[in-house]
Amino acid sequence: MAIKNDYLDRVYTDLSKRYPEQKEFLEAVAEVLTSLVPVIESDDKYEKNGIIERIVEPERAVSFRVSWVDDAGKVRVNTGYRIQFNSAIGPYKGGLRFRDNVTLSVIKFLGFEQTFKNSLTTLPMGGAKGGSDFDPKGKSDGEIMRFCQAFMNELYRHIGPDTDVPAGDIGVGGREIGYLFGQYKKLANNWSGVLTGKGLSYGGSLARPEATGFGLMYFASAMLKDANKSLKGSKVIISGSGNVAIYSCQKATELGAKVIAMSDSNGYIVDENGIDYKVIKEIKEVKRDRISTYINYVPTAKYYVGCEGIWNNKCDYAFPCATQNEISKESAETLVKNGTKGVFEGANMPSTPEAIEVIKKNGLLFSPSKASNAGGVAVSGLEMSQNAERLSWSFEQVDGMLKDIMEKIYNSCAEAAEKYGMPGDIQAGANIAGFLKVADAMIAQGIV
Ligand code: NDP
Ligand code: 2IT
Repeated sequence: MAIKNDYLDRVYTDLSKRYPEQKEFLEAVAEVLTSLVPVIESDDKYEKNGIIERIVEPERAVSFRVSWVDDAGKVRVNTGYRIQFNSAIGPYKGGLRFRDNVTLSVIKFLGFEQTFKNSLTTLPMGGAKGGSDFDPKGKSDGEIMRFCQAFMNELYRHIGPDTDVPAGDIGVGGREIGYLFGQYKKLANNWSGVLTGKGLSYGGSLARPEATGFGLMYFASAMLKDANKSLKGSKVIISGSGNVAIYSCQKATELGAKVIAMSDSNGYIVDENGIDYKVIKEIKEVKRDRISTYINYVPTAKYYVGCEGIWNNKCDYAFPCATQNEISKESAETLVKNGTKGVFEGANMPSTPEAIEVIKKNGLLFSPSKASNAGGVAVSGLEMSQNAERLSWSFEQVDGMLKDIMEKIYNSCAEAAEKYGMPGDIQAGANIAGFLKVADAMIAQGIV
């Protein structure tokens, strides 16, 4: 693909020659650089300072062996990663993903995106991501603990409360953060807010579990309000049934929407009466079971095998909250045909570039993940602040700050889009607003 600016296109072409196999990473870079054309053309300082060449290369990338012993006494080995992408505006910050499809490309795309997302939150956090190709599915609690400890045996030397602060992502929730934190503390002999998403009894923040999902709905509400629309009385689809999806379902329901379908990686459930988030919470958080079991609790619901089919159901608004590239061009065309009025991304990069083209061309509202799912990391930033001052704030206080931050992110995306000649294009606005702050900080700090 050609980007319509010589400098941007040159950097992208060079990057794609150096990392031809890193498909997800190149997809994320192309998406951001395409939006930056008017910014680069407005001022030659970005090219003079080599900002684009530098911003697409991680400051540090660590890959390491994780050796652990399973319940049968067999030695297992996985690959661990931590990609410290950019620290211009604050310590590295971003989640850890444990999933069998994790590769260097996936972690690099996530770390790259995190840099701009964290910039949008208005809080001082740089961008990073990490994880492993370890598959937590079917593992015992003891195996999960031993894996987390083995992972931290290497990670601990690269992180710190003012250096790099990891958190959760796919396959890493409260249980895993607890084991990771315990091992860090043992190795470093130091009690600090080195991870976020911690339990409430040891420095966690109220509203962090809810933050990404609640934040997504606050963002969507702000965007819908601007378009004289609202979630109230609407039918929505939320893919996934993990941390982001569950609390998206709760907030959407509280705001008067009916969530008619949800999924996991095996299949999806549909209930036109509205899905009960409390049942999903019980299945996923307590029982750690499959979404197929929902029909045992709620007989009016139906289960279908395969997860892409979820987008064939009729809805007003779609919230992809599972994983990258889960909305294909064909799924986007089906959404358009079914009269969907907006797609708001909860997962990271859930729509393929071709899907986004279909969504935008047909005039649907579209919010990109780096803006609409920034609530999770924003509250992680608030957890860091609480840890630093050794205080904890009330749920209402944190939730209020989250809502305020999400509305500010929406406004800054809308304003940047307007200023650079693309009114209403929140995707371009997010990339531009996120970029400007990081680029200015990089210029101020010299060539490092
Ligand atoms: P969880 O592990 O809690 O849940 C993930 C959900 O997505 C599960 O329902 C899982 O199904 C499903 N899923 C995962 N991979 C696939 C796949 N390849 N195909 C289909 N379904 C899949 O993760 P989160 O809810 O935390 O994360 C979901 C998304 O949100 C990710 O893109 C993540 O990067 C993003 N995100 C997370 C934030 C957070 O704070 N947690 C913050 C911002 C973004 P199954 O149960 O079958 O595995
Ligand atoms: O993708 C994300 O923003 C996250 N997984 C949350 C990161 C964090 O540091 O809270």
